[in-house]
Amino acid sequence: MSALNKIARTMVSNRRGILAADESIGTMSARLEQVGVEATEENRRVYRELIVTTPRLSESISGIILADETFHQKLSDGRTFPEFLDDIGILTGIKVDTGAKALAGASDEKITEGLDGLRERVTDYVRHGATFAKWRAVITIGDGRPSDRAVRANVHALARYAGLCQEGGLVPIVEPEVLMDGAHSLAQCQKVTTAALESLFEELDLMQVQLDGIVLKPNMVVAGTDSPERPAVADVAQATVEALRATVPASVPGIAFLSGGQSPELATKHLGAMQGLGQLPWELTYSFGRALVGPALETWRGDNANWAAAQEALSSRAVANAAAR
Ligand code: 5MM
Repeated sequence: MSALNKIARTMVSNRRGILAADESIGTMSARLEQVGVEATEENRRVYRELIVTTPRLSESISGIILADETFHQKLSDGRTFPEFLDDIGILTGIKVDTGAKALAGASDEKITEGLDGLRERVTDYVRHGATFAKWRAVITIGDGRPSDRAVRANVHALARYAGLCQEGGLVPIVEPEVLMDGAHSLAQCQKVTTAALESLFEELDLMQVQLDGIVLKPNMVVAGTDSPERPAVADVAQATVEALRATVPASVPGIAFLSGGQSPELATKHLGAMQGLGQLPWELTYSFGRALVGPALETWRGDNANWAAAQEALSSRAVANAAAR
């Protein structure tokens, strides 16, 4: 078993999943402000301290994805976040993309940036305790979207990112997110997701990415937020597994879903329903952001009197997702 394969398997096995706490400074600041907390560097640090110090988190969480700011911050006791996570048996992940920017020639589509200098950044993150990385590409469904050029540009960047991470010793989480935004049907989402994954695996092959040393982080196949369609849990599970079976090689050790704006409870139900769909070649787990930490942030609201209750809110989502596996 290669070192990368060993890390990837640890990330997805034993009923554990990954917590995405890598909101960029802009996104995290907006989320803090929504709950009445001033968006300062210190408040972002305190909130992340609340998350990672949640009791017994390592029983259901194998790895936590950090943003660069958090990666370099310290907990109140002086340990860096990667040092603390290592001490409690949770792997440290690092978001290495620098965000989705407007794609030239396409007004409503984006290309994720961050390849420049990535080799050197990977070396530095490994030296300071990271074992895996994340890069998120966004794909939209709508009038004429996604265009071929948006899909191809994004899977190309994902594959080059994955190759650079593996070369430097990090397991890449490869995240092609088909967004829920729009009025599209479940069937349209399945078609676009399948095509995007097909294109992704062609590009990963071209770039000689070692498939047993990645974790795939896709969207679940759901109807758009503005669609009148409200698919049953079983239909979402079926459509998602069909898309994955059609495209994801068996050598990929695990698939860790994003939640994409689904409610925490629904994301968990969908994950649970997929486990019953026969023998699957890969582990199916969670790499949720909002569906894990949303209730905790709502409970905390910047008041340390709510600290324990907020941690309990996170803990109960993490335990529910582990149980759904
Ligand atoms: C936690 O949010 C991540 C970073 O987002 P920004 O760079 O836009 O601030 C995000 O990539 C996240 O990891 C995925 O979208 C999965 O999170 P959800 O909430 O969709 O499960």
